[in-house]
Amino acid sequence: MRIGICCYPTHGGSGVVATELGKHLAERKHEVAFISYAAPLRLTELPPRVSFHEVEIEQYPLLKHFPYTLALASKMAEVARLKELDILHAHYAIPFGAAALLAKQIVAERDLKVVLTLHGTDITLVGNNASFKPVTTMTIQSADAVTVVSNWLKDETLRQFPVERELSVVYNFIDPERHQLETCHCIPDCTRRTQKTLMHISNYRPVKRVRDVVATFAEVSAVLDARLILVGDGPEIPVARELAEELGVLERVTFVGVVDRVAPLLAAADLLLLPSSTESFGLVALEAMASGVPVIASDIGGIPEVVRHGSTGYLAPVGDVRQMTEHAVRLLQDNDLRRHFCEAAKAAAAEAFDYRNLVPQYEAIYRSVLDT
Ligand code: GMT
Repeated sequence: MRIGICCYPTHGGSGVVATELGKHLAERKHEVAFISYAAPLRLTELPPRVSFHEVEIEQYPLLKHFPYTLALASKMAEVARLKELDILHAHYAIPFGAAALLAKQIVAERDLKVVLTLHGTDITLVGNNASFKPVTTMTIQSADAVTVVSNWLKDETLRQFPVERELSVVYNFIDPERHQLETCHCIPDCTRRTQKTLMHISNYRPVKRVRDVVATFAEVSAVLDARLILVGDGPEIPVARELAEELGVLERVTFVGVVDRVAPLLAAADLLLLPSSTESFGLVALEAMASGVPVIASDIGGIPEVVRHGSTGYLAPVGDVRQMTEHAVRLLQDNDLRRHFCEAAKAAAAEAFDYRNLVPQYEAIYRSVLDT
């Protein structure tokens, strides 16, 4: 098949999933054309059968706001003709899904199919905003197929949007072997480390509740020798820094910034904190599990479909820093318990979220829309 993939090129989970999907599809002999305003972060090279098409953003004095969505739709149509695409797979409803539907109309001579993957905040935050809701609703209703990344997101979409259609759940995925290779996570060594490492990886939006990350770390480090590594960048980084200073733990916090591969960093982690207020899946929790790192997360959204409480991590109510701290201290102080969690986390990631089982689910959806 010839598939166009449109996604945010930044370090958010939707861009990561879209890029890894495209690379796996190309390995499976499909032609893949990425369309975005910059090369996606995880597209560090162009493997065989993969191309990248940049949407140029120009500024005209006449226009106060450049109509990016229209430029995107034009580029999608141009690439659909150039690469003779069968499918446009839009990741995130706004603006990719809406622009893909416009492109489909522009290239009316081809029977171009639009597959839309909803990732979470396009339903819970952005797409649900009053200025976008009618467009988001039309996009979900009109795409040839719609996938969602968890059962929770499926229910939430149907609850928040007046749409009547099938939504197929396709979970986020990882490559277990690559995680093992890149992580080099040696369990005996990890139990011998005296200073424990807590890690948080995100785009530092308010939904990530970075204050809870720092507050939990401060409580934990009052009980045992620990450090906190903050990976990624975003608007709440200064909030994290200020709170760490206020709580007197700043010198034990390392700010790493954006990285294209998280597995090598996860090698240093003893546990991952993900105290989000909403999370449709929690790709970063899955990546941690694949690297043998237990997760302490909010019991919210799609997270319980990924992290098993008491086995691969612990879940606590949103904002319950005390409970998160208790779970963290228990895991960090008990090497045998942590070893069990590490092994269970790796096994659960490989069993339920291996790309070899999930990429074919997307292929089956492509085939079913092409057959209609
Ligand atoms: O988490 C973010 O803020 C980034 C966001 C995105 O769209 O890039 O992530 C969403 O999509 C990921 C991939 O499907 C999911 O694993 C994340 O849980 C989801 N984030 C939220 O729902 C907050």
